[in-house]
Amino acid sequence: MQADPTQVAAYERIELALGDITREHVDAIVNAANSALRGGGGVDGAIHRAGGPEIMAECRKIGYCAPGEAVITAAGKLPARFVIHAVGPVWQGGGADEELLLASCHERALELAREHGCRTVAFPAISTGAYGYPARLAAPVALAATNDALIRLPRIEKVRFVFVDEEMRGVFEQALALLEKSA
Ligand code: AR6
Repeated sequence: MQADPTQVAAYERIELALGDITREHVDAIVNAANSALRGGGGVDGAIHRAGGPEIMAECRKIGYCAPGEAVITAAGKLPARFVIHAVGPVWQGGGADEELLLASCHERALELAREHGCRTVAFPAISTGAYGYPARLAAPVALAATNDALIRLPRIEKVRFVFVDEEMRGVFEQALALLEKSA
């Protein structure tokens, strides 16, 4: 018998994995987008390359997403059903509401996922590449925000954080262990 997801602690619904997020077979993958939704490098570039022009056509129609917010499009040729474009903060030293904005883009992404009936969602390490957010500071914020959102959204069964390198996964593993201890 399958476990009832509403009876499982929120942090137990968080998984950490190595790989390319564009290959994830989940209901929605999250993109680390910019406010103009115009594509770019990093995970954003990989998603548009693999997903094809349909995703950018929808992004153009939407036009803008504020930092800390998220918008949703179809996923083109990707195995996922949706791409949720979340805009994290550019790291400016920590005094420009970066923590708040990083947390809120995770929460908004998960709320949007739920509104669209998603049960499984994959995230990259938002803001830790081109936007310069130190991974050791970003990991606990991203995980705590996800955990809080999962408590409020019991129908989301699984959130997978997907990393391209082992070092980043290690940083998130440490932060997840601390979150579990404090739960
Ligand atoms: N799968 C999973 N993670 C990936 C992948 C992938 N295929 N490719 C890169 N990463 P970044 P940001 C990791 O720079 O810091 C773009 O130009 C990468 O190692 O993609 O939020 C946008 O258009 C890093 O840890 O996003 C924006 O302008 C993490 O994804 C800007 O960059 C995030 O790195 C956003 O910057």
